[in-house]
Formats: sequence, structure tokens, C-alpha cells
Amino acid sequence: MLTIENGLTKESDVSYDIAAIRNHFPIFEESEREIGRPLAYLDTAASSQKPREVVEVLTKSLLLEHANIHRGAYSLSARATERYEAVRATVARAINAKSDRSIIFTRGTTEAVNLVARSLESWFQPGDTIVLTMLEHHSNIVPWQLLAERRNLKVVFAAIQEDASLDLNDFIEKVRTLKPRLVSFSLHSNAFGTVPPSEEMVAVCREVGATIFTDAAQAIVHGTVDVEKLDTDFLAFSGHKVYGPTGSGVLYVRPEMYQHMEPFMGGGDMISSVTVEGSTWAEPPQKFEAGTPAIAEVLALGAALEFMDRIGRGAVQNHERELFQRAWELLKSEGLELYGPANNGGHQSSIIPFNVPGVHPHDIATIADTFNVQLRAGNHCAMPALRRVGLYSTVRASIGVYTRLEDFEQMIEALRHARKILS
Ligand code: ALA
Repeated sequence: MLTIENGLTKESDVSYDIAAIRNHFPIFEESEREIGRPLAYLDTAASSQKPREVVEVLTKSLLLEHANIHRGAYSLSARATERYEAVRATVARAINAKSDRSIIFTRGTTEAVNLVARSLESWFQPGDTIVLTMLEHHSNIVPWQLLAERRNLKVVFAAIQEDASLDLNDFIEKVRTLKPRLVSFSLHSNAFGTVPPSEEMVAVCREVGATIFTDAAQAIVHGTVDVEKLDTDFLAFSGHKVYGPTGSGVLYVRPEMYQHMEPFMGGGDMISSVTVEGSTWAEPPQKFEAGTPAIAEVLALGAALEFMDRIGRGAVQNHERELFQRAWELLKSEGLELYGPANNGGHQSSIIPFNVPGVHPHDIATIADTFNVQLRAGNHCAMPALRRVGLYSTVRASIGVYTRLEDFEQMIEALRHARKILS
């Protein structure tokens, strides 16, 4: 088996050994053998492929190391607990959190947003405002809307421009005039690849004392996430998008916020004591991890973050930035309608939404599949964003550590075929 250190380049290197990286992902060889064409997997934004070492940690944990955590007096359980808790430190390092105590394991970003919306319920006062942006994924909209119904709050959306970039002036004005109790926004739009100006956004939130939740589900896949530099109160991401397993995820909480948070779910492991009269809670983060967690998946998530670190987040960012530029030009020269801020020189990366004039996005995705090209078509769980820019659906090609220009060339071959038979 290749080792990453031998196969991959360091952050400062100009080259990026894509063949070595792809060798860590058995699906590419297997798919090519089975289908007779390379797998052009262009749907990392929905879920990433898994490197061998992540799956090895998962299976080893289940086959050779399994026991429940935080409970057993026996050594198998103690070692499982140690491994699980060590991943908190790995995650804290990966996002530059000062303390492991800030790291809550969840099943993914969606659960993390729901956890915060539920646990802060009594902290919100009727009439309070939550500001979101029109770019958000449904998982960063619906939990707040449900909370707003329960607590009689207002949810207000900052506008976006025609090219799906954030309307920063509108955001600033809404935050300044409405003085929201909480502002939540994505650091990287899953539907348009927009990277909003988080520094300016956080600054204005701080000006009015708003609490900040940031959705890093895409951002953590494509580069560096630093909770200290960002100055966020909450941050969430999913394991399965960042080369880890499904059923794993992280919620970062600034420790000061814990005092306002009631338990999300009740059960074992989150209590200090239980009597027939009532119960008291364990200290965070345990207070928010009721029941037996996804032990093997958390260990594999740790392996996925280490995998990313060994490649180098800077190297991944450079690779994806360069590939995005080249792919964008290539797709443009094919006469496709491309969407997103890059049309106007704005900040967009790793995600290219497009349409082929005269052909429905779902037909494109179906035909592309016959060329072993995997694309997502639809509204990408971001209906408000798509409707705002006059769209119902798009085809979306997204980039990961293993993506090559050849994948886009293979996609173009499929698109030409689709155009020939359908338009
Ligand atoms: N959030 C995932 C996507 O963007 C599912 O495709």
C-alpha cells in the first residue's frame, strides 16, 4: 500500500501527485475494471469517496477493538474510550479549537444545526430575530424555521445577487438594523460554490452582539477552517463529505455558549445523576452526546482528518483552485451556462453548477452516468438560492482531492452525446 508521505507532495510543493492520491481510493480501480471506463466522480459536494486507511480504521475498530465507551471497567472499553476521546483532540487541532471540550460528535451537519436550535430554545426570547442568507442549504434553514415557530421568532434572509454572490450591503444593513440574536451562514455554498466574505460578516455580527453559527460542511473539504481566526461561536461539519464515514460529524461550541444550552436528547451518558424526582446533566460535551455514539465512525472521522492533514490543506486548496479555473474555462468553451460568482470574477471554488441549453439537468445526469460520469442534478437542497437566481435545477460538478481535468473531459464527451440525442 502506498504511504501518503511517499506518494504526496508537501504544502509548499508546486506539484500534486494525483495518481498517488487516487491510489488511496480503491473505488477508482474497481469501477474502471467493472465499467471499462475511468470513474469520473464529480459529486464530492454530496459525499466524498473514502480512502483505504479510513475504512481500515472503521473495520479494525468493529472487528478487533470494539467495546462500548465511558462505561466498562475492562481494558477493551477503556482503550475504546481513549481512542474515541483522542479524536476530539484531532478535531480540535484540525479546526484550531482551543479546547477538546468544544467538540461535540454528531451524526452530521444537519444534526448539529438541530442540536443548537433545540438546545438554545429557552435562550431565545419571543420576537428575537435570526438572520440567515439566501445561499443556505435547507439544513441551515429548516431547523431555525422550526425553532421560530416554537418560540415566535423572526427568520430574515440576507439577499444574494444575480450571480449567487452574497449581497454584503444587504447583510450588513439587516444585521445592523435588526440586531439579531443569532446569525447563521455557510462558509461555502453547496449549490453555487460561493465563498462569502466571512470576515466582514463576522465583524458586523460582533458589532451588534449577535451569536454566530457557521456551516463548514463544504468549507472543511476544500481548505482550512480555523474557528479562532473566524471568531465563530458555533461551527458544524459532516464526516462523510470530508473523506470520512456517514453517521459522523462535529459541532464546535465556543465554551462560553455552553451555559445557555439545554440538553438536546436525553438518555445514558449525558447525565450526572438520575432519580425518580429528576435528573442532572454531565458536563459538556458529554451533556450533548446521549446514548452509545457512533464509536467506529468517530475513529474513522479522525483518520479522515489525518489523511487530509498529510496531503496538506494548502496543497488541496491549491489543487482545487487550479483545477476549478481550468475546468471552468473548458466548460465555458463548450457553450454551457455556468452559474456562480466566478462569472463576475467573484469568489467561487470547487463547485461548478451549470445547464446545457435545451436539455433537462436530470437527463444530463442520467446520460452522463452511462459514461461513468457522476453528477448531481436538482435543487441541491438550496431551493431559495436557486429560485432567487431564476433557476429550478442545475447540473452540479464538484471537485475533491482525487479530481482530474480528465474527469471534466470525460464529462464533456457525455454532454456532447446528450446534446446530440436530446436537443
Ligand atoms: N448537501 C449535499 C449536497 O450538496 C447532499 O449535495
